[in-house]
Amino acid sequence: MRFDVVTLFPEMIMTAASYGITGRAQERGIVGLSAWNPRDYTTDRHRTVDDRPYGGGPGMVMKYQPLHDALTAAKQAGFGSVKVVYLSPQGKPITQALLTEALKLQQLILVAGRYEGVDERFVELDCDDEWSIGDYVISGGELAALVVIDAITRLLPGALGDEESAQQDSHVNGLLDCPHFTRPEQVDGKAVPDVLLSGNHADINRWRMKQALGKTWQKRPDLLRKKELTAEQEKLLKEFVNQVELN
Ligand code: 9D3
Repeated sequence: MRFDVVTLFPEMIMTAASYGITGRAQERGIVGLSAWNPRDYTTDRHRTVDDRPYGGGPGMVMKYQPLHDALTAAKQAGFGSVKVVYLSPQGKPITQALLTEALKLQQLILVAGRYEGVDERFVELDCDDEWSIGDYVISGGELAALVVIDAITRLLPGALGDEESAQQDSHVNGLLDCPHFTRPEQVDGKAVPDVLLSGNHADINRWRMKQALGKTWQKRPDLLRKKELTAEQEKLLKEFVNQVELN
């Protein structure tokens, strides 16, 4: 899969994505990544990418033509099934399901806006979808593009090491993760749960599922309401809830 990002700050994308899982996936040829700067597609002597909004008001708007020409160059660098996504506060909130759907694409083009956003004709004429990373304000689309690239890359076969598995990820199964512990056995009088030292892997797996269900119930009950639990999971969650209500 290849990612192309239309951005006024290409180095922000290329540098951040060179670390960790996304960096290794590029080295392994699992993903390709390029950035396209609308400023390189301007034709005036000041290389102008923004202009004042019609109707007045504060802030600036990204001009149509440099965006369109940068996007055209990005499209020409790819092949096969492509989707153009504009990252914006007005977009649909990204979910694990939305990202999983993107795995079928050969090319995902992400458009990162700056200023107040892009000329609406670019959204209507040139983009297939509009995505948001959540209901809070960030300064531009670049960090959102990096979130999308990272989250999709870890779903691609071979991108994660033997240790990590996308299947075990929280949100892939619709639950929060269970707690994790490493040495030492005691920290400030807090011991590691006995079951994790028992060596009984059936017990350990049951404990982890119970904790995942319990933490989700405590911190994100909205996730539990969406999820169908097995009879075993219902039993484990009841045990967790009873334990909490005793304490
Ligand atoms: C005054 C109205 N604001 C819109 C909510 C102005 C505004 C804020 C932030 C215009 C652009 C931006 C830049 N944000 C993004 O480009 C962005 C974003 C975000 O701010 N929140 C969540 N997801 C995203 S994806 C891109």
